[in-house]
Amino acid sequence: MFFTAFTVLAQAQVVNYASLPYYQGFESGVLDSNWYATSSIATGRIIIWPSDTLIWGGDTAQAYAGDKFLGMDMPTGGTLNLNEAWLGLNTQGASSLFLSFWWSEWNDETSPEDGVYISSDAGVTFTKVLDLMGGSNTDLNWVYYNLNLDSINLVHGLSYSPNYVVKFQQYDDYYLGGGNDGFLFDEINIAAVVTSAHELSKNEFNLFPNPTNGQLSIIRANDKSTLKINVLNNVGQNVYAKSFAPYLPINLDLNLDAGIYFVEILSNNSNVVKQIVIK
Ligand SMILES: [Ca+2]
Ligand SMILES: [Ca+2]
Ligand SMILES: [Ca+2]
Repeated sequence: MFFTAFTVLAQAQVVNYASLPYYQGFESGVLDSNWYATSSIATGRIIIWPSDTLIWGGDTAQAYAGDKFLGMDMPTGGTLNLNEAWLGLNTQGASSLFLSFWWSEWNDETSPEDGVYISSDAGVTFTKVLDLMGGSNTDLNWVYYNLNLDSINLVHGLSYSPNYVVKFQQYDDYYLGGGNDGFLFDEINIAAVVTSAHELSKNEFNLFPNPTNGQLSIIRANDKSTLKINVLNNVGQNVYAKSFAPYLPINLDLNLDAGIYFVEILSNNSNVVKQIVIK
C-alpha cells in the first residue's frame, strides 16, 4: 500500500510526453508542457535567460544558439539546492535515438548530483547516465554531448517507453552572474539517426579494422571535405575529437579502454555515427 501511494505521486510530474523528434532551443522564452521543473529549496531557479543579461567579473553569459538558454542556479546564496529539469518523451517503439545538447556552467563545483539522468518509468526511478563536471570545465565554455540512447538503455537496463524522462540536474549553492555556480543548457535534440538527402550515406565511410586494438583507419568514398571526428564512449562522453583537412587520409590512434565506442563523422551538416569495438 505504501509503495502504491508513492508511485501515484511520482507519476504526476510530467503531464505531456513529447513525440519524436523533439527539439528545444529555448527561443520561445517558456518551457513547453513536456517539461517539469522542480527545486529542493523553494527559491531554486530553473528559467530561460536571454543572452547578455548575466554578467560577472568581465564575463557575459551567451546562448549557444539563438539568444536564449536554460539556466539553473540558486539565488539564495549559501544554501545548497538541487535543481531538476525533467523532459518527458514518448519513446515507445523507438530505435537509433540520439540525445544531443550543449552544456555550459559558471564556477559550478562538481558534485555527485550534477548530471543527466534517465527514467523509463515516468520518473519513479532514475539512473545517472552522464556526469556534468563544472569543476573540470572552463567557465562559460559550451560543451557538446551526443548520447546514444540505444547504448545507454542497454548498459543501464533502461528501455524506451511511453513515459521516458531525461532529467538535467544541478546541485550547488550560488547563482549565475554572481561569481558562483550554475548550469546553462541549449539546443536539446532527441532524434533517430536517419538518412536524408542532405546526409552522407553510411556506406560512404569504411572503418577498419573493427574490432581494433586502437589503430583505426577511415576511408572516404566520395566526401573530400574537412571532416571532424568525435569518438564517444558508451555513455556518450566525448573521448576523442580531431579535424582532418580535405582529401587527407584519416588514421586514428585511440588510446582507450576496451569496450564499445561510437565514431561520429561530421561534415558540413552531415552526421554519421558508426559503432566500433576496442579490444
Ligand atoms: Ca537558444
Ligand atoms: Ca555542482
Ligand atoms: Ca567551471
